[in-house]
Amino acid sequence: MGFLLQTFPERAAVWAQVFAEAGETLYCGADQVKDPADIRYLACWTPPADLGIYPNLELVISVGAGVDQMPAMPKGVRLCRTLSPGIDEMVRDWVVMATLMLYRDMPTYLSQATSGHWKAHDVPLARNGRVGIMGMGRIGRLVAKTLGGLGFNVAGFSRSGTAVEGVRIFGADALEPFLHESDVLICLLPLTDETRGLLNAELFSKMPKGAHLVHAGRGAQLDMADLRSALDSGRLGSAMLDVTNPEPLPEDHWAWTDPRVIVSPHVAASTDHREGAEHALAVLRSSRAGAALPGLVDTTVGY
Ligand code: NDP
Ligand code: OXD
Repeated sequence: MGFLLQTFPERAAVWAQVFAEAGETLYCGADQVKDPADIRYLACWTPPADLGIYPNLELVISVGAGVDQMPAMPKGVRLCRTLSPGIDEMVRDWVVMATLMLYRDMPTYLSQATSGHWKAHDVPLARNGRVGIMGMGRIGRLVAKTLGGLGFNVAGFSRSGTAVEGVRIFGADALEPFLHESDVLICLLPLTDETRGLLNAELFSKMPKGAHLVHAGRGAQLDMADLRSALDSGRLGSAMLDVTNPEPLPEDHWAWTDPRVIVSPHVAASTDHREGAEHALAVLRSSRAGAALPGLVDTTVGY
């Protein structure tokens, strides 16, 4: 019952150590596999083009929180994402930083700094600000708790509309009223058929004039041309993007130099190697025990 990891050397070294400590065998790279029929488990960011080369594959684990980069799984192969407190905390920190930067006018001050221009603008109070979080899962809830603790009025939008303490929740049929109240809109949605291209002109038109966008979900959810038009018309005031459309963002893309936009290169989180390996071990053990798999993805909803 072989477990194959396909990744870069630094991560592979840590996983090899964690698996060895647990008395488990791990193949680090396809070149270590003598008989492909031995492979039951595969951990990777993207799998080999033809998963059929592993005829007895049962389970694929994404080494990140997202699974949208994965192809459709062959029949009978289950898919898990990585659940790791470190990922959730890193994204929370990036989102809180971005929210504060936009709410406190940092794009304007960074722009003024390029010409040494000393000029103060109105200073807003967090408790007068309304943030709207799209995606109230593991990360969205953590972000809500932290921003609520800073005094922001926090609303959340999710498919199910499941209640979250201290947060005004809007379900899938209440996107419009949710947007009306989002001075800072934070996107933490997974990329699915339903969320692809969701951040577009129509959505921006429902937000308060001059509102801000914080995007840490997936690049393909955002229409970058619509974002530019919304900034030009004053519909949006500024945006901070950790994920872009496309990725990587081309060197000459307007968003790099637009003073109203701050871009980081998909670095809100990076899975801690040890936490990732421990999660994979938990999946392996649950699978052997026939128990519920941590991070199992419901592939019937599309991703
Ligand atoms: P979860 O699966 O825990 O939460 C997803 C949330 O999105 C749930 O609240 C879900 O609703 C909601 N949702 C899904 N589809 C829709 C929809 N069509 N309409 C409304 N709400 C919807 O995911 P995580 O919090 O762990 O991660 C969220 C995403 O963050 C990842 O998929 C990834 O894209 C991104 N990410 C980005 C990183 C980065 O470095 N920039 C790092 C890690 C993650 P419900 O609660 O009803 O199911
Ligand atoms: C992830 C990511 O999905 O880094 O973990 O975006």
